[in-house]
Amino acid sequence: MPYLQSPWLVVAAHSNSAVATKLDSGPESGLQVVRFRRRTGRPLTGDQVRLDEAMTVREILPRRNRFGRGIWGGRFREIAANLDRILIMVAAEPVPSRDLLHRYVAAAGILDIPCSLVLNKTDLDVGKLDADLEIFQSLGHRVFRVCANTGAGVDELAAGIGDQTSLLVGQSGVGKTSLANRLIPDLKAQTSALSRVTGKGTHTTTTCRLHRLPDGGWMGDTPGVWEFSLWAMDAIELEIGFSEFRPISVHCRFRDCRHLDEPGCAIRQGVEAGTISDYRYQAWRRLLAEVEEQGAA
Ligand SMILES: Nc1nc2c(ncn2[C@@H]2O[C@H](COP(=O)(O)OP(=O)(O)O)[C@@H](O)[C@H]2O)c(=O)[nH]1
Ligand SMILES: [Mg+2]
Ligand SMILES: [Zn+2]
Repeated sequence: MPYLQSPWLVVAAHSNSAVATKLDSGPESGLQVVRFRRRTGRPLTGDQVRLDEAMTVREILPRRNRFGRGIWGGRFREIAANLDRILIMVAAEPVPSRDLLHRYVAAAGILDIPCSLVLNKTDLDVGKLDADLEIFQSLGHRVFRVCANTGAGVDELAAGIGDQTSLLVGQSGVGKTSLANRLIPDLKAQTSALSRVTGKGTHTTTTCRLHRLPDGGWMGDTPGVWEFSLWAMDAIELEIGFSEFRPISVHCRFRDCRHLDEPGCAIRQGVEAGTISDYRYQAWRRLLAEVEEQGAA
């Protein structure tokens, strides 16, 4: 059976089927359920696929990257592929769980995906998060300040993400859906079109879904309610997610230094000298314990 010419974009991937849309088509183009065989592999949300005339996946095009999280046993579970940016949303309420930002920023760094921070609910008392946000800003991450309720700052965010494919992540209740409704005026129509095609209810799906932004980009949401954790890895991999450590850790006495109690540790010296933030270093110690424990489980 001949392949259909242009690649299709997977906007929602389920275990036995996926929903895709033709990539080079206008915003009116329809969604189609596509099937796949074990041999071709399971597509992820964000994958580009080639289909045959029976709407079966014949080929998953090579992925630029994959974002995911740790699940039981320290395993890595993919969430979406081919992302330009992770948007990590926080708000003063609900109070961010400890190390949430460090975890997300580390995951994005390890998986080689740029990330930006979005502070929502700027109408509330947000001073509590300023110190955290400043540290991540000093590491080179852009911080957007928005109020999804009033729309303040949303235009700037829209301009910042442009026509990219972004994944919006953050704790339940921070305002992801509210912001998505601001950025995507027809979000409700897109969501119900998706559930019409899949026959799944709007609120039952836990898979990541891509929605079309008015400026041509895509925004992924993650309706599944889960605590974000890292997966099993060693100190060398985790350190990729602490990008400011690298220029200094090359001076540690041991090449496989975990920056805990090793003699001649340049990172601990850096903390004492103030070139490494103690806030980041304490997070390092906790996250290293977490990912090593997952590896041992
Ligand atoms: N005060 C305030 N509340 C907001 C803002 N954005 C969202 N909320 C509220 O936060 C709650 C959770 O919002 P929702 O978009 O469902 O969060 P999600 O779980 O991340 O999708 C709702 O009650 C929203 O009305 C905001 O900018 N300011
Ligand atoms: Mg939501
Ligand atoms: Zn060290």
